[in-house]
Amino acid sequence: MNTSTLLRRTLLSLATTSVLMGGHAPTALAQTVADKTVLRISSPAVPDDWHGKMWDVLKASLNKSAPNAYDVQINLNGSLFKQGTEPAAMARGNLELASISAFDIAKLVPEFSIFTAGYVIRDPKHQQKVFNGPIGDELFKLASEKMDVTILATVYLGTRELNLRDTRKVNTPADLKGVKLRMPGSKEWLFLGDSLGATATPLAFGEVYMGLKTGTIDAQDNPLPTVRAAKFYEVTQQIVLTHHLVDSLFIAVSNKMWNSLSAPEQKHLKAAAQAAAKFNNDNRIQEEAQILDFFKKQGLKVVTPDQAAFRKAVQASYDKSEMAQNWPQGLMDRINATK
Ligand code: KDO
Repeated sequence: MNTSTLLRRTLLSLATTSVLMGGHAPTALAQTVADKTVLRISSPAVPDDWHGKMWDVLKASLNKSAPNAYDVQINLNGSLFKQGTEPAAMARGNLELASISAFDIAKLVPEFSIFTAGYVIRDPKHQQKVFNGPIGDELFKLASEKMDVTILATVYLGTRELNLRDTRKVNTPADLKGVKLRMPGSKEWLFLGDSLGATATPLAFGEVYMGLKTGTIDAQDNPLPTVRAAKFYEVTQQIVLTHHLVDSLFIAVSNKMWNSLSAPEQKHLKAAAQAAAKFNNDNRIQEEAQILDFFKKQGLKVVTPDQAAFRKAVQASYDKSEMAQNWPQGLMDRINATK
């Protein structure tokens, strides 16, 4: 390992300081090797959500494969970096690991915006096939070149559905006219919200609960395990199963960190990221299969709209969008043909 390029922290010296200051230096701490590579993680996920818990799996996996080599620091709730600012923090060398979205990547790799479009990825299996095959390889290479990050694993964030503050009839996009639908604050997200027929309104994830409670927004969209984990069901009355985006996150490490690791160290980190993603994916898929009962018990109305009408409207708006001009020729066909 090239130590000069690594962020290192001497735990032993911390322990010594603690003793000098009259504090308690835990024995386990004093027994660890002096140098640990610090891996700072930042995520807007709430601790109860699977992609919040998955970082503990990454940490445990690294502790097993490389005992005492890493100091893994997990920061959830966007407490270290604000949602969407993680790629810039990684490029600046202030952050080592994050789960970044297709929307984050599309800002610097316009070709990637194809995955921000509704109704492109069919289901979690299709998602893994697309990103773990040649299409993923080609596009992750662009992300490495343009964003200076290496993607280690594809996380299934879940299938996004609509979640409304009040009940109303929602069967087709026309029924969402005038509905202030909260979306995260980038143009690709807002485009998705508008293409569903609503009035997309930007708001950070951490402000959604209050926005719904006070009525500054009428609705939000997220996968249902997140609606449960972030407690949005407490401040909403209806779920509309549009299935409009089979959403992904990508566990990414800064190239600065990645390139400083030896080949066996890279192998350990990649395996740990993949174990974390698998933990999230398995649990989330299982939870999605049975989650509707939970919302019904909470008194929410759950409706299935005319999904074909939503698909048609969303696909038509992307087809004529500027964004689609950036999609490599033939890529949509290759995605559709991936089985
Ligand atoms: C959200 O803000 O709605 C979103 O679901 C967008 C995702 O890309 C991701 O940032 C996610 O929030 C957070 O991880 C919180 O679950």
